[in-house]
Amino acid sequence: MSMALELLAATGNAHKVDEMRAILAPAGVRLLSARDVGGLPEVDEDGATFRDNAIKKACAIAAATGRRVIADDSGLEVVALDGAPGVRSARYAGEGGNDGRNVAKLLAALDGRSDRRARFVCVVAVAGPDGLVGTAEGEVRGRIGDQPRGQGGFGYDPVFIPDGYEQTFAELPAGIKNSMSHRGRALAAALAQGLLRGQAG
Ligand code: ITT
Repeated sequence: MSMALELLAATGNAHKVDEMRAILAPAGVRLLSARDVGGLPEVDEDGATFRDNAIKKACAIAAATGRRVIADDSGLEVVALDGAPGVRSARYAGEGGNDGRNVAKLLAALDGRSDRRARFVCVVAVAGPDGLVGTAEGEVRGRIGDQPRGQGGFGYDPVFIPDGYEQTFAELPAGIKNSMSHRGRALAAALAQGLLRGQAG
């Protein structure tokens, strides 16, 4: 018999926590949020890759809190923009991370372009106070629409249309997004690798 595992979600993005909870609850993993622990220290996301940043966030917050944590570093890569906004997705239109301005800047950068191919990427890192436990990655491919559509999700969801669909991630039900998203796939891989098991540490 094992206790339900509890992890701290090392993110200041409440939308990520909502999605991670919905994805992990069926596996018996409980997530604490920043609010549940009275806030989190800021971590400078200066890594060159999603993986570097996820590891940095997970290890810094595990060390600072003494808890087992899971961090998510994610973003959008657009083929015609050579992979931008990439690791800078949250700050694409400037520090302060405004979703509406980021989307507007993306649509302007793609104005008149016929190649709209893009992918979302997510790397999750799990760490304990003694250091990194492991990482897992997921992606979902799709294309950027011509204008924002839908009220669900967050970030670039109103302009991201996953392959095989005509609706954006902001129009599709959350359960459909989570079943195929970069975050859903990264977390499924983390579960399959045993990174979220309740071992001591
Ligand atoms: P934390 O670092 O505190 O986790 P953050 O929002 O700054 O929060 P990131 O640095 O990983 O997180 O930036 C991710 C950005 O990529 C996010 O702000 C969105 O703009 C975009 N993004 C990631 N996943 C997304 C999703 O599922 N749907 C839409 N946009 C997403």
